[in-house]
Amino acid sequence: MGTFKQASFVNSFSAFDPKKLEGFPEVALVGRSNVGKSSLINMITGQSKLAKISASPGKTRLINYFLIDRQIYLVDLPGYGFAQAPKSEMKRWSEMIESYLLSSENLRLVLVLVDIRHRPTADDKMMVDWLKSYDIPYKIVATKADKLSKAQIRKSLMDIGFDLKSDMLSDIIVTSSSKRIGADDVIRAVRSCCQEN
Ligand SMILES: Nc1nc2c(ncn2[C@@H]2O[C@H](COP(=O)(O)OP(=O)(O)OP(=O)(O)O)[C@@H](O)[C@H]2O)c(=O)[nH]1
Ligand SMILES: [Mg+2]
Repeated sequence: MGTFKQASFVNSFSAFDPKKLEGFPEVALVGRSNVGKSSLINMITGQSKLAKISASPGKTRLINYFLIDRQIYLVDLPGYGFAQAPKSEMKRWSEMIESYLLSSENLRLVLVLVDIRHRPTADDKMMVDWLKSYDIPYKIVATKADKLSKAQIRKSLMDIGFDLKSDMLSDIIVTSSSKRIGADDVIRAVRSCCQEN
């Protein structure tokens, strides 16, 4: 199974500031806290400690840029829907995510991560509707597939596809960062949306 050949941490921002960056195409990861965004970055880069992960939600609190193969930024964002976080903090994170998604001129694709074990939450549905309304290209990635059987995965994909109004179930990428499933599909999606560079 492949990984990106090269990956390094670039910088973290608490507010989006494109002036500080070179103009590479960007692929961002969004999803509920604890869904596995940072773990997915580690899986596709083959570096288990590149992005910081944690068993408790709310680990990623800044906009983190990673440069892969010297030509694409992966952008790790804080999670949403983290009920235990103070309200003020949640608001700050969602403003950070929204302002990033709206102002990044080089954003090519948003990977929307959902936990394959659960029906998408209201926040997940809102995120997908919001991306659609702004015409921002996105792809659904179902995480933690190691926790379900093949039959359960099939059923979950139908539920997730239905809830998020995804017509093509084959469009949902199934992953497991702990069992290293789906890395090739994610890498293909990242590369193909950034190909013109
Ligand atoms: N079994 C299993 N556990 C996973 C998988 N991906 C992530 N985890 C675990 O889920 C927890 C959260 O992972 P993170 O990658 O930190 O999640 P995140 O979405 O970046 O979370 P925030 O930064 O808090 O928004 C960690 O304990 C991971 O080890 C997976 O594919 N399978
Ligand atoms: Mg994280």
